[in-house]
Amino acid sequence: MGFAERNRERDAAGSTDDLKWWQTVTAYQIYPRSFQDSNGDGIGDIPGIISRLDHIADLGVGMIWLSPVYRSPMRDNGYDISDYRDIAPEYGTLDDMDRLIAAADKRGIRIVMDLVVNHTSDRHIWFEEARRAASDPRRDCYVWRDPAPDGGPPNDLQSYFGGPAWTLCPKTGQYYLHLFAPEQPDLNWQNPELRADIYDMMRWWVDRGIGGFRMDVIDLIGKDVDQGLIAEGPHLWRYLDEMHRNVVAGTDLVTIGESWHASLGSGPRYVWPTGPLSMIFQFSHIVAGWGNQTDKWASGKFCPVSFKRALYDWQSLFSRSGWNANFLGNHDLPRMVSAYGDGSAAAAKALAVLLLTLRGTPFIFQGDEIGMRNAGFRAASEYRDIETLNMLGAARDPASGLAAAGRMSRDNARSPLRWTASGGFSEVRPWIGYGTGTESVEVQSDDENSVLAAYRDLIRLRSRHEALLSGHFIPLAEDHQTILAYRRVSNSEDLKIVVNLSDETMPVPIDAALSGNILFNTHPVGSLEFMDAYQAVIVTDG
Ligand code: TEU
Ligand code: CA
Repeated sequence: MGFAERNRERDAAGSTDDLKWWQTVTAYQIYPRSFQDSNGDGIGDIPGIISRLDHIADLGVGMIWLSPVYRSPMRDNGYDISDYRDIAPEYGTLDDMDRLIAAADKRGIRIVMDLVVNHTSDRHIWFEEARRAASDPRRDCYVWRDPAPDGGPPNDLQSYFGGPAWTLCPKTGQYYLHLFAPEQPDLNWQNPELRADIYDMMRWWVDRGIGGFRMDVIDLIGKDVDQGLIAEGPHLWRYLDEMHRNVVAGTDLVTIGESWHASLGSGPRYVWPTGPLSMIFQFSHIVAGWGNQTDKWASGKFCPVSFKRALYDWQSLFSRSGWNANFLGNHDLPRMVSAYGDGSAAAAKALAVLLLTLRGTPFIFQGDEIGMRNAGFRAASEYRDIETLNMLGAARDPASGLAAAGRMSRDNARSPLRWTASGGFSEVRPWIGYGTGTESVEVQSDDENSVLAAYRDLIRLRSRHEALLSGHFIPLAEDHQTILAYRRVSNSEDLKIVVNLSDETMPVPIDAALSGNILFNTHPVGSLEFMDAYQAVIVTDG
C-alpha cells in the first residue's frame, strides 16, 4: 500500500474489499510477564507465549500487540528499555522472538511490537554516555536544563508517576527530564540524529517480520518543555509524518498510537486515511467512566452516562471516515468487568458484545476473554507496580491508599492469566499473585455458555458480517442512562445492537426496539421488550 493510496479519502462503509488487514482482524494484547511461564522462574516468557498460541488462534485473533519484551531493568515492567535490539533475558532471546513471529504467522497472526520511544531506561547506553559530561556527543539525545536560580528543578513539571519530572545529575550539575520514573529519562526528539536512529531501529524490527507498532505515549514526543507544552506538543505532527515517511510508507504495517490527550478535534489528525497512523488508543471513554475525572485515585462510582457519551462521540467522529482502536481494558487499567460491570460472567459477555460490535479494530486484553476480575489485592506487599507503590507511599493514610489501589491499580490487570483451575501459569509462585478470581481457560473451553465461548462466537461473527466490519455507526436511544444501543449499517446489512449495562432489568427503549433475526444473545431467548441485567443482543433486519 503506497502513501498516496493510504491518503485517498474514502468512505469505508461500502464493502469490506476496501479494508486493510488491520481493520478486519480482532487484536489481542499480551502482557508477557503475566501470560505463560515456560521455565519455572515465575515470570512469563516468549517460549511460554509460543506454547499458548493455539489459544489465541482458536479465539479467531489476527493481531497480537505484545507489550515490551526488550532488554530492560524492569523498573516499569519493560517500558524502560536499555536495548531496543535485544530481548530481556528473562523473556528469552532474539531467536525465540523470531520463532514467535514465525509461529504466529503460520496461524495467520501478525505481531505488533510496543514502541517505547518517548523515553529509554537510564541504563541505555545512550543515557549512560549522555550523563558522563555536558560535552558528550550523546548529551543531546536527552533533555537537560540548568537548575533554577535556587538550585531546584528548572520548572515545576510533575512526573506521571508522582514527584518532579526533573532529576539532578550531580556529575554535570544539570537536571534531566523524565515524564515517568527517574529511571526513564525522556529522549530529545528535537535531535534529528536521534530520530534517524529510532527509524533505523524500527526498520530493523520490520525486517524481522513484525506487523507494526503500538506507540507508547506517542502524543508526548512533540513536547516543548520550556514553553510547558507537553502533550500534543508543537512538533508532534511533523515527527509523526517523518516517521511515517521513513518507516511506514509503502508497507502494510499497522501503527497504533497511544494518546491519552487526543480530543475529538485532534483525533482525525492522527489516523487513517489522512493521518500518519492507522489508529489511536484514546482514553476519553475510560476517563469519563472514572468517578473523578481529574484524579484516577479519587473514589467515585463508574458513570455510565459520560462513558457512553464519550464512546458515542468517537464512534460518530469516525463513523464514515477514520478508524477507532476499540478497547475497554489494558495493562494500565482496572479489569473491564470490574470497572464497567459487576464482575459477573454476564457483565463480561455484555461488555464483549460492546467491544466487538463498535466500529473499529477491537483489542482484547489477555484474561478479559475469560472475564478475569480485578486482582483483589489487600496488602501493600502484594503490589508490584511502580505507579501504585509511589501512590501508596504518598497516601495520607494507608487504608485509603489501599482502597484506591484496590479499585484502580494497574496491577489489577497484571495478575497471571489463569490457564487451569489451579493456575497453570507457572510451576512456582508467580512474580505477582493470581488474585481472587477462579475463572480459567481450561474450564471455560468445555463450556458453551462461558465468557470464552462468547468471545469466540463474537469474534467470528464480526469477521463474517460486513456491517460489523465496515458499516457506519448510528446511535440509538442516546439519552438512555445505561442501555447502549446502535445500528451498524453497510450496503447489504443493517444490524442493531442493544447492551444493558446495568444490574437491573430494563425495558428496551422504543427507538431501539428489537425485531428481526437474533444473531447473538447473551441470554436464553425471552421477551425482547425487556433486557435482563447485563443482557446484550444483536439482531439483523436484513
Ligand atoms: O502508559 C502511559 C500512561 O500515561 C500511563 O502510565 C498512565 O500514566 C497511567 O497508567 C494512568 O495513571 C504507557 C504504558 O502503557 C505504561 O505501562 C507505561 O508505564 C508508561 O507509558 C510509560 O512508558
Ligand atoms: Ca519464565
